[in-house]
Amino acid sequence: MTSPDALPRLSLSTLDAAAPTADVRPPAVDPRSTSVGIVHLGVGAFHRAHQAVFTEEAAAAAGENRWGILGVTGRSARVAEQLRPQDGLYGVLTKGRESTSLRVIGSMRGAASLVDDAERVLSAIAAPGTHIVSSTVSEKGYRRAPAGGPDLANADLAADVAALTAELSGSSGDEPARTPIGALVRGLARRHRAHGAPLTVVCCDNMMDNGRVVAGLVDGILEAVPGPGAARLRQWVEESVRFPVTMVDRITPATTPAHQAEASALSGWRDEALVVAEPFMQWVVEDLFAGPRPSWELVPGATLTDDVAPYERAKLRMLNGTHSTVAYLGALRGHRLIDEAVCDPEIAAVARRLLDEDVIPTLTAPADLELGQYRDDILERFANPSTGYTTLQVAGDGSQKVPIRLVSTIADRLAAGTVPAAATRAVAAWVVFVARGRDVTGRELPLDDPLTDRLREVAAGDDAGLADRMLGVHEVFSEPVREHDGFRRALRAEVADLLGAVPAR
Ligand code: CS2
Repeated sequence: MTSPDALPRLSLSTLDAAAPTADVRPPAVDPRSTSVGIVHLGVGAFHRAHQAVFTEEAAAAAGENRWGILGVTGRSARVAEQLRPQDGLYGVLTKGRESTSLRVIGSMRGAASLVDDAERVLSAIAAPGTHIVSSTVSEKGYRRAPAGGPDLANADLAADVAALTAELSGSSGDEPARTPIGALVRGLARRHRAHGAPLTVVCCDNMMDNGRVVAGLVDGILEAVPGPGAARLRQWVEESVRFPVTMVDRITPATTPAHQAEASALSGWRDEALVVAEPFMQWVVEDLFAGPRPSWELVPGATLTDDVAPYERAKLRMLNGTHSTVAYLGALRGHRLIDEAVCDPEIAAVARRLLDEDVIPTLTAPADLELGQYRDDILERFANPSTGYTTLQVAGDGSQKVPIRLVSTIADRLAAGTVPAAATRAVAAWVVFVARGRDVTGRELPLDDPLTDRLREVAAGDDAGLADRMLGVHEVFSEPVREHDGFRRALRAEVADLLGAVPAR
């Protein structure tokens, strides 16, 4: 088989030259006649495998060519550099248990870096043809303070606020944008100043009530900016910008060289921006838009509704909560892959108890969602050996994920008078993952977390006090949870049990 490096790079010209084959589905829209209607902050693999696919399908179904996407990268310009030589084209390799398919997405009409192309990003947000700014910047990307508002002490966000203050007072605004949320607010300021046309901000990150979280951050940032300009802008946002809540779902593992080789064998080209995903995809979107939007309701798996909360709560606690549980218990027991870990009988039992005994009792099922079937489907999806999703990929950013996915469930169960055993064991696994940094075989488990230094410092010390020390991390454990004696005792016991199985550093 020809090495992918020797193959031509995917681009509009290679696509034109490629003979149509049953193995590769070409773009569903014409890239050359598609204009940008969406600016997406955080053009990582998940966006390219999820919202961009839904949007391309919606545009094709409605015969519209105005829903092209300008993809914006954060600090690393890597994805922009992968997409630019490919005219924004990239492949989605869909890996089912028994099926593999490859399609090319043509809706990504440009890629820009927040750091190097701030002017382009801010102008795109302000452009009259842009109707939506969406985001997948991960939980940590929003620079939230523990109390939930913007962390104005964060140096990068403070720099964006300073640049915004200067722009609102009339000075030039050519400062690089340092944070996605800062770029959003500065882009809103440009749009307000230029023409004030409405805009919708669609958050697609795994946070409860995500749209309202972003709305609060935007408002909190504008509140921190002195002067009448900020006050007028704040009023305009209130009147002309909407922040719908959404639930997003598609398991999207990191792309590996094996995935690249498999895709190249199907296509005959090299695609540096290839993404990999499971067949399942779902998007539940609050139908709260300030202006035009793609006809997502025409796409299977997409739902426009007035109430996303039941879907979002079910997904964050059942899928993501179980994902993190399987990841931490699995990593400690030496499992590199999620599909291996979820088939480990001990871990499968904890996952099942978490779902049945701890999570489902805290949920009100949406009318069209049977939670038992949803549970079974989630566990089946995790067991898909074709995607190669790793325990470490899920284990990252635990200080941001554990509160949303597990501590929220624990808080509800404690309030109901029960100490949730499985959820407690899941959090204990995260604690030991942080403290030990090793699995049962002694293999290192790297800690990739915005609070890495803090967590390492708190975890250092005697094993007997580890659970109590970690309960002091207020970003993770809300007060009702950390002050609950029953939970504290249960966490101590689970941590001690798990520590016993994992060698000290
Ligand atoms: C995963 C999510 O890596 C993780 O934290 O739990 O990315 C998960 O794959 C998606 O939310 C699935 O929709």
